Amino acid sequence: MKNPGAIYSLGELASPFSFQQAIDVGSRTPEQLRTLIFGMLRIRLVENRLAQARRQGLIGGPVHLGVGQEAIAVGVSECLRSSDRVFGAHRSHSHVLALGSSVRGLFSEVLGKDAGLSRGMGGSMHLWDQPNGFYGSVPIVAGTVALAVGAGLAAKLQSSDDVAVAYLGDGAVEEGVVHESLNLARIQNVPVIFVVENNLFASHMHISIRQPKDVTARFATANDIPARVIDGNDVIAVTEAAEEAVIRARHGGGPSFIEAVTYRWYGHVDWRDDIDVGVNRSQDDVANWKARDPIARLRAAMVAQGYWSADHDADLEAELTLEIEEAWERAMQDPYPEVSALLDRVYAK
Ligand SMILES: Cc1ncc(C[n+]2csc(CCOP(=O)(O)OP(=O)(O)O)c2C)c(N)n1
Ligand SMILES: [Mg+2]
Repeated sequence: MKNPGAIYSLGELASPFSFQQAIDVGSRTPEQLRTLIFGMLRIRLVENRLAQARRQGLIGGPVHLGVGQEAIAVGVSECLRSSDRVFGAHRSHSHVLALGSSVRGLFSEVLGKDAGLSRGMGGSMHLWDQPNGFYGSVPIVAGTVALAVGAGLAAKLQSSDDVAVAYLGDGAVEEGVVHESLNLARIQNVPVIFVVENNLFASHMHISIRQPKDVTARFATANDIPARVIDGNDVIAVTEAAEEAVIRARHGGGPSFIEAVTYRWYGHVDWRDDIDVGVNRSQDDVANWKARDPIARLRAAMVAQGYWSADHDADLEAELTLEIEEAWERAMQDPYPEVSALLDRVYAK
């Protein structure tokens, strides 16, 4: 028997070919669009800089890069404020940067320096920037999803209209805690937004060999949570879905689920794109998905509207490169934490 409410397939959203054209920017102003392209390019250049440094052997720990997925964090963060409560996981550079974290804080953290976002104790997968609304990321897949529900429930009990956000991957959805979290969020009417970045892979495994259906929003439907399945490489589509969900949450409407379909350009971890890519990911796939680039598609729309030109590219890249190179130099010179700090912040005093 077929459930009429269920969403059965990502369909064309899982194919790069249908979505290579300029996105529809609607009535967004040039200023709004510039903010979005700035935010996405900033994340991309930062992550490419990390890839380069990792390749050069300058970074000690692993880095999980989200190049290609920038539109999701930027679109969602556009609708948030610093008192909201955002949680990420192992691939969270974009999440924290989109909320306004400093590039130097991220670089220092990745290098294990005292000026890092987690005082150098965490590295790339343990980021924290609560002043900007980022309550933390951990490498335990799905480990923060229940925490986001708790933070959203706390916001509700505190009678604030702040919202929580849980970023998770399509692989994380396979963890039991996600299903408990969806159920609790719905039954307690928690102001939380589940944002699934469905990049079709968990490590080297394609979703088709892990799940009977490629659309994870079916679990939202099962829990009576409103869901949107969108092109995660369209920053305006992400912004609109996030706006709807944030308004619902702030006005007592409870949880929402956004499934944003995307693709990561690098392999699962570090700078290579030709290893750890699984049976279904070929170099052709990677090239095709690069043509569905969220930045290029916004840029094309801005050019068509007369808002953007090659001069703007040069100015933006120069501005960002200056910020990033200065941040890298400072982070390289930042001191490591004192050895005596090793057990600080491990146990409550
Ligand atoms: C509980 C747990 N199981 C397994 C792992 C190993 N692991 C790290 S990332 C990852 C894949 C996660 O895939 P997904 O949630 O889709 O996120 P993506 O890497 O695609 O961003 C796995 C299995 C882990 N870190 N934690
Ligand atoms: Mg994934």
